[in-house]
Amino acid sequence: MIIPRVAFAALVVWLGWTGEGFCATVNGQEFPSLINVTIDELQEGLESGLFTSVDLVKTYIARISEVNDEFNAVIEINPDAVDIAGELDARRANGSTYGPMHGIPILIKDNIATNDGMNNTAGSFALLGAKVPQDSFVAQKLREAGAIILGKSNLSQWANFRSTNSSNGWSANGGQVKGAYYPNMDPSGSSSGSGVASALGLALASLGTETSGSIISPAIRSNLVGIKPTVGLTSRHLVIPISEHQDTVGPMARTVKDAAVILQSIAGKDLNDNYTHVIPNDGQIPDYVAACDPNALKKARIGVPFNILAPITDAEMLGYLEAVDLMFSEGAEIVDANFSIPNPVTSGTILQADFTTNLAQYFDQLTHNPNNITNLEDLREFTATFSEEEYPDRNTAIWDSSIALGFNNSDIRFWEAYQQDYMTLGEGGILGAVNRTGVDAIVMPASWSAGRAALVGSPIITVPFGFWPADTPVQTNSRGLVTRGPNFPFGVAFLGGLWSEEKLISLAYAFEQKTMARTRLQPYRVPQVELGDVLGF
Ligand SMILES: *[C@@H]1O[C@H](CO)[C@@H](O)[C@H](O)[C@H]1NC(C)=O
Ligand SMILES: *[C@@H]1O[C@H](CO)[C@@H](O)[C@H](O)[C@H]1NC(C)=O
Ligand SMILES: *[C@@H]1O[C@H](CO)[C@@H](O)[C@H](O)[C@H]1NC(C)=O
Ligand SMILES: *[C@@H]1O[C@H](CO)[C@@H](O)[C@H](O)[C@H]1NC(C)=O
Ligand SMILES: *[C@@H]1O[C@H](CO)[C@@H](O)[C@H](O)[C@H]1NC(C)=O
Ligand SMILES: *[C@@H]1O[C@H](CO)[C@@H](O)[C@H](O)[C@H]1NC(C)=O
Ligand SMILES: *[C@@H]1O[C@H](CO)[C@@H](O)[C@H](O)[C@H]1NC(C)=O
Ligand SMILES: *[C@@H]1O[C@H](CO)[C@@H](O)[C@H](O)[C@H]1NC(C)=O
Ligand SMILES: *[C@@H]1O[C@H](CO)[C@@H](O)[C@H](O)[C@H]1NC(C)=O
Ligand SMILES: CC(=O)N[C@H]1CO[C@H](CO)[C@@H](O)[C@@H]1O
Repeated sequence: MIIPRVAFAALVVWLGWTGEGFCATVNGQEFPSLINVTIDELQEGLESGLFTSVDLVKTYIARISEVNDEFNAVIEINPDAVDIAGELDARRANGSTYGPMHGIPILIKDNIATNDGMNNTAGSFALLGAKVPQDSFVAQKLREAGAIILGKSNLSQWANFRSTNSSNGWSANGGQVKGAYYPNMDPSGSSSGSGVASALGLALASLGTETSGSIISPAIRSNLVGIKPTVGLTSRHLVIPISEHQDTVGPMARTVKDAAVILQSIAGKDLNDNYTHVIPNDGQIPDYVAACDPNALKKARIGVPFNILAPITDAEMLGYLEAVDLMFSEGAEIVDANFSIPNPVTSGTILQADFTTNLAQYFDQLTHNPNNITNLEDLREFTATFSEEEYPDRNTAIWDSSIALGFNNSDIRFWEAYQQDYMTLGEGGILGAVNRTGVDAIVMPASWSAGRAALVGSPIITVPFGFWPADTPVQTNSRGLVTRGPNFPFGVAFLGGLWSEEKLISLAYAFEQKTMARTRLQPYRVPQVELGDVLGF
């Protein structure tokens, strides 16, 4: 029986519920536990009237207040979130929704701009108080899909493109993000807060950005599914850049299907990002949710690049071999898919030159620029003289080399380096291997995957698959973060050619459904506030 929200609340009052001993099941209705709820389960509760989006927003905010001191995963809460949820509830009550994301709270990384009460800083005081002319395209798409942008997640400052002596998940105005699976855990980065927040259920899921590993690595560390889309599938307009050739925005969620729903809502052609103009099929986005086929591994051709996998036998590599074996027993054909250049040497020029150009373009779009910064030299000067930026301990060495390079990405030397690197990592790497073997995907230990796909802009999905054993010795870095230890999650990555997300999602989904590995361990600390508390039970 489906009890409408109002009747349900009245019933509870009539029964004289005291709030003592809340249990998940009330009158046959179960409140989903937010540590592992899915979009489908939230929609069920919203549709049946068991709770509203306002309840959800309040509950997530209470969970953030409960644990953010310890994890620093969230840098700002959207001051309008409750009002937005109320409008979406009213629309639902009036019989219409915007689709599967309607009324679902999402956090976005603090380099994805919104034109509202929130800042967009990349974790830097240089951008605190800055204003943009409009929402970033992906934020606008989220709103059109009915999602509630609950707040901004903390990150490695400047998406880890500033210092050679910083730490994953540290930003000057957001503090140090800590991982969810071990006290003082290095959360990896740079979408550190997006990962930890999704793992802890501080929102249903989050958006991250990747230039080289910034979605995949923290998704692995937070026991999540992360999708790094093909560069150009999701617009970067009004996303604080590193590199137009490598940056991409993607979901970090607890399940493949949730990640697919979110990717579906943000992908697409944007007039303001011409990399999106080459999306195949005239810009039509495939149905990624329909691609979630539990039997997809049955006739799949799966490539294994043996010649880039060093013969090590740590927990992740053993897990990987087990995963390949499992795909084989599910009916997949396992194909030898060696890379023709197993140990690529590249210029390092692309990010340095792109950043100089793309950063200046971002500052140029601001409608309010509080520190009058227009280029990388200004930014370096600001950072070196603003005490909370912790300079010189956290240096600006990466910017220093960008500046020392002496040219930006309009220079002929940039294009020469880019063509050369693209051949090395494309034909010599993932794209050549896919092309020669005709495989549906190449699978790799996830922590090995990102660098192979970064420069060529090809997609990756990581799926949780295991944990480092309980007796793993604890390793700590110079900033006291635990970089390896017991229960650290690891994943298996699916890589493919450009625009192959639909196929990768189907394979990742089948693999996830067969294994359900992420549920084996919970974060070491789980927020206690649940919907029932906010609803007053
Ligand atoms: C979700 O989390 C709850 C509470 O920890 C647990 O009892 C339940 O088994 C989990 N469900 C899934 C599907 O992981
Ligand atoms: C409710 O829906 C009807 C029919 O779609 C529409 O005409 C009306 O404006 C809506 N009312 C509100 C308050 O949204
Ligand atoms: C944005 O930053 C300003 C400082 O410039 C601060 O006053 C404001 O509270 C911030 N907004 C939010 C939503 O935290
Ligand atoms: C894409 O846009 C950038 C900046 O707006 C411009 O420099 C570049 O020439 C454009 N590229 C194409 C292929 O249109
Ligand atoms: C792929 O690489 C492995 C390891 O280097 C090697 O043993 C194997 O023969 C290679 N396969 C092909 C088809 O070259
Ligand atoms: C890139 O460098 C060229 C040549 O020095 C210069 O004309 C151009 O303004 C620079 N572009 C940006 C965005 O800084
Ligand atoms: C930025 O420039 C404006 C206009 O020239 C000026 O009023 C303001 O004081 C400047 N701000 C800073 C921090 O330099
Ligand atoms: C790098 O950071 C560590 C940890 O805070 C600090 O001890 C060290 O002095 C820093 N190194 C430099 C060269 O600034
Ligand atoms: C893929 O193979 C075709 C020929 O079969 C070739 O023309 C093309 O350059 C290859 N692409 C890559 C990225 O290797
Ligand atoms: C929402 C929230 O808790 N934001 C905090 C992020 O971290 C900075 C620095 O530690 C705090 O000042 C914010 O309050």
